[in-house]
Amino acid sequence: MVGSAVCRRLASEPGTKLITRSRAELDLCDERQVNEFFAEHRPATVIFASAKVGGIHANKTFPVEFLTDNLRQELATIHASYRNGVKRFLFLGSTCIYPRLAKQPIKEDELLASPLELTNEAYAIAKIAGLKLCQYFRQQYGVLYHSAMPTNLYGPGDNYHPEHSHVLPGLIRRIHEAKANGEASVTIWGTGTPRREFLHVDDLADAIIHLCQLDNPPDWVNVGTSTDVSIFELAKLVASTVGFSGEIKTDTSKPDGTPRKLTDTTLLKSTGWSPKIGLHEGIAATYRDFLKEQSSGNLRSK
Ligand code: GFB
Repeated sequence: MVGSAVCRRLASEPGTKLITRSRAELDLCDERQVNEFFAEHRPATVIFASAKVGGIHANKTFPVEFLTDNLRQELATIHASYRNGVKRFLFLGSTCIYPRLAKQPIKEDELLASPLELTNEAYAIAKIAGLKLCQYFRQQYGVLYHSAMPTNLYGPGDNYHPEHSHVLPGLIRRIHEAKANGEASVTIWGTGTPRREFLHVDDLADAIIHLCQLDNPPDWVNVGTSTDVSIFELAKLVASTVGFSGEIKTDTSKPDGTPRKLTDTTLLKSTGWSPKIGLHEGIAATYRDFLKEQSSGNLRSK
């Protein structure tokens, strides 16, 4: 989802030669393959948008794969970049790197200040490792390796797996199906009280290009909207977008995860960037994309 958004955004950048590889063409966990690829193409800039990602249920169920797969990709790609002369490396993590009970809104210096949220600790540790490795390469070898920590993302090309997806695509699919099946109610996971912030992936892509044009970017910087909604309010927003008027029930046997993770975006704003896509218009556009992806058989759902 993020890589495709960056490609769409770069298509409008003059003089950019894009090199991309699908997962089938290049296994980023395979250090030898990755090194050969970088030695052959010697990119000037690397935007690292690859990761094993998933929602709260997937993270809670597969911590081994979330830690090992992401660490292997990061080590292979960051090392190959340095060995083959990459001047700028932008590493993408997530705001789940911050402590479960970080002061809200969360500033970048909350990193490692207290324990992580257990439901996505494995993924968070992998992303903290990648962020720190880039920071150390910058300190020790003087290369411009830096990171961006986006909040919860959504948009075209998202994963709509019924169990492993993030919350917003999960709700879009579930509420769409409830309407299509004429159901009187729909059930969301948890209590519905946790709060989440959502950034459209096209805004993130624009922020990424902005950060890649800074001569002295922060070692890591939050990317978000600094506004959040409760999961219950989000479900109501999705229901009104989809046109579902049934009851919204909660299943408190499912985990809530961290109570809140609102980003402080003062640092990013100080570099001259702000998001443009509001949540209402973003969800409406994403639902249209969902319907298109579903009717064309291209809905990602694994
Ligand atoms: O996006 P999500 O799965 O993960 O959101 P996090 C989880 C919240 O939404 C919990 C509620 O409070 C869930 O109880 N929820 C309600 C649902 N219905 C659903 C549903 O149908 N599907 C899902 N998935 N949740 C993620 C991390 O944390 O944040 C990722 O797991 C990443 O690794 C991302 O860091 C930014 O927002 O809790």
